[in-house]
Amino acid sequence: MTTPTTSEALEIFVRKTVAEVTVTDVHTHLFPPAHGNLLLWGVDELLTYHYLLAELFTVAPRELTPEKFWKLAKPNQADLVWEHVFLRHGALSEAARGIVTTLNLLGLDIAGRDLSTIRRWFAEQNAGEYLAEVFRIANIDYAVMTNDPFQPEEVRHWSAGATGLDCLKTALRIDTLILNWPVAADTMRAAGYDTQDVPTEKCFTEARRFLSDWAKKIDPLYLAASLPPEFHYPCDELYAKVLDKVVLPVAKELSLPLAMMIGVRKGVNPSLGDGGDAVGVADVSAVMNLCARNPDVKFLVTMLSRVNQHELCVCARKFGNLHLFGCWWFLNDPSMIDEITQMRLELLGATFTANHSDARVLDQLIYKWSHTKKVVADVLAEKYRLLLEAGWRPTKDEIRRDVRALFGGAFEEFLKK
Ligand code: FIX
Ligand code: ZN
Repeated sequence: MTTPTTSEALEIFVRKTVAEVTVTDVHTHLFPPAHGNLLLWGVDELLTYHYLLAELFTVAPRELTPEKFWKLAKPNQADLVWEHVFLRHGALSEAARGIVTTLNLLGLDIAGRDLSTIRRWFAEQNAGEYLAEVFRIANIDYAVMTNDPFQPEEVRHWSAGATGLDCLKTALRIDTLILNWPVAADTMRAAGYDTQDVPTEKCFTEARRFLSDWAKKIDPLYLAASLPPEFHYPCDELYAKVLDKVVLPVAKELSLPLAMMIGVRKGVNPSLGDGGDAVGVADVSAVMNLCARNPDVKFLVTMLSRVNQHELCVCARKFGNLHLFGCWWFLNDPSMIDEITQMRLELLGATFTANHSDARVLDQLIYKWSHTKKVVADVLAEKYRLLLEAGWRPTKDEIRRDVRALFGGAFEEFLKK
């Protein structure tokens, strides 16, 4: 068991360990190539990521309306992002710099700014081989998908016998069931379950059967839902009854954690599509109450508002059935990752998942993890320096253990609890 004895040697080892650690990406929107067009990849998909579309419409000339934009072909949409965000206003945002990082790490001449040459390179790639190459560059053992049984396009692929990949695990996404019972009831009824718009006990039984059948079909690592800032628990709303009567009993019976991503204010500007969502301060006591009232259920939680982070950290100190993950979405930026990771290490030690990519476009894995690792390495180097100064001598194996914990190890330990 060797131990770095000087702060210089310690820092060098910590940074090397972070750079080399295998990543488990606990939440993405990726799909296997067998799911056809659901798997997004390549420079035009990268440039039209909804984060960049929101940035385009903060600078686009007035005559470039979203309505006109959506009528354009994808390459033409990408050309407009390239022109207005990258060339006219500079690639300084995290989403823009991320494209530069990704293309550079793929060995492409992004500095040359020749989009047509870059497009030709992508046109020569094969989806399956390219997916493996992206996972290799980002050093990811597996990523967890978002698999929604209420999305007909995805259901079609699962019904046709599509499967995941070893490097793509499943998560059963149930926002519609929790937040929009009438739509969920229609979908379940059409699939042969006896569910009505106004739920009865029989409907709840059928909804539990629906979830159990889907869990058998896709073998998810967890159940997942994103929830609005106004999410409270307990409360008199129907969603609380669906949690109590359907989701939590299935989570307990199947030993499936419930992942909750809380604080998204959906569709504040619908013309931007997925880019039209915003953030609101949510109610951490809902998480506390769920953990306290359901000690036999495990909860994976991330919250979207910076304001909620400290209270959520303290909540995670109180409940062993709660695991925090990610710097989600508008928090997946160096300044926020730095602040949140420092806070979590100081309050929780290496017992949380530092980040997830939320990648919708395969190639984003490269930049999201490159940028995250740089920030987490800085934070960890300082924390280990302070620990050495205090008189502790962490071994190299212990440092490897702690770093892996933050990049998927703690998540896997929590799943096995
Ligand atoms: O609910 C979610 O899974 C969110 O992550 C997405 O809806 C969001 O569009 C996103 O991809 C953020 O990074
Ligand atoms: Zn997501």
